[in-house]
Amino acid sequence: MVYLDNAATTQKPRQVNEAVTRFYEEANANPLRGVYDLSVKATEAYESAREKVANLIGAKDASEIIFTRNTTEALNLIAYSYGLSHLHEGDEIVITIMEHHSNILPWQMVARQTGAKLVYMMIDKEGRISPEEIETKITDRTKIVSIGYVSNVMGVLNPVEAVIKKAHSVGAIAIVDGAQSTPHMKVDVTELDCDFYALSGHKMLAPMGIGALYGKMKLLLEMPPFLTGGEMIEYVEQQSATFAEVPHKFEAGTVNAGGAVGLGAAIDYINSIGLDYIEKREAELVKYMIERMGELPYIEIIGGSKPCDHHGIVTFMVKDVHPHDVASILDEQHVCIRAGHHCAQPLLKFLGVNATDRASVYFYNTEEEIDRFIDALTKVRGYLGYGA
Ligand code: 7TS
Repeated sequence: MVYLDNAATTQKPRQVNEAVTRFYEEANANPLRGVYDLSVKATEAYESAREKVANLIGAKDASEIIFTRNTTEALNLIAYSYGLSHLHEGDEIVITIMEHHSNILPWQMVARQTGAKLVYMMIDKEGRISPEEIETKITDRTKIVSIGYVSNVMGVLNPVEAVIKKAHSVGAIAIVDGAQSTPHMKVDVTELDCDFYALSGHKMLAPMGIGALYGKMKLLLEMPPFLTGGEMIEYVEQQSATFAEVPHKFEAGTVNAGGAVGLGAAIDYINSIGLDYIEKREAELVKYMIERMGELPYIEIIGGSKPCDHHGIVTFMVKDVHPHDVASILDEQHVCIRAGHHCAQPLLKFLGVNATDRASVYFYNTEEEIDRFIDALTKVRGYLGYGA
């Protein structure tokens, strides 16, 4: 099988699966609760994973890392906690037209409930946000700016540094959706100076159901909890409660310790390979894929014209063939790609298409696999009775 749907989720190395199994076989107890040795062991395993996430993304303090289920939950946490408590009628939230639905819908909710307005930065045909767009859309009315580092449709790398700088110059907070950047490149949240950064473990070799939110401590301290219940409290009275310290204030209920341990093992695996190598290797694979796709005149690649515009992700159309048919015909040849709207319907509408195909690589893919993908693609139009 050739697996080219890595932007949706990645395959898991044996080392990660074994680390999860080992946790459940050797250290399974409810973390953060018990005083007995096994529970202490579980707590240490969980907190050590938090340190690994902090180190990976350059957070100064592991307490600034909150475990979530995924990027979606991390962005919702900011929207429900920070958004609803800080925004008012007339305020503006700025995002881009290329956001994943999980960085659109939480802000629609905040806008609806507070009377704030959701404003979009638009892009050119190559998927680029111009400096003028940043300059004119982020204004004194802006209170939140939230932007994906890398688009899950076009693979374009966004100018997050410029966006964060502009957001801060008008007194807004800046959020980075790191779902498609964290697995593929070095990220340093301290250097970026973003206020929040969200990631999903399953897109970087870890199990599903574990993700993380980085937040600047001064913001996390003043934010109300997102969910309430066990483990996030200090004292509870009949009619009131005081909350635990950050990050536990934001981790209500029994945590996904096995998932966190798996994420820690995934980070160890990624570090042993090196993010510089991963980024370089993926750039080679994408360059090769785009060159080989260039041999097929009926294929149109969406987004930037250069391979370096596509960070691990190549979205395309096959002339006259519905994207779902392309993916089905490839599946018959054991090649897995994604077809559809990729949870970015406003972007697809802007591009004037209902659906596209998408091939996305990770460092473990090979040129041979890309050759098999191209061989499978060359058969698509023939199967449906079209010429080359
Ligand atoms: N943001 C971006 C940029 C994404 O690509 C995704 C998932 C998310 C947020 C949400 O991540 P989740 O882990 O909470 O689901 N993107 C995709 C995709 O492109 N195909 O499947 C999931």
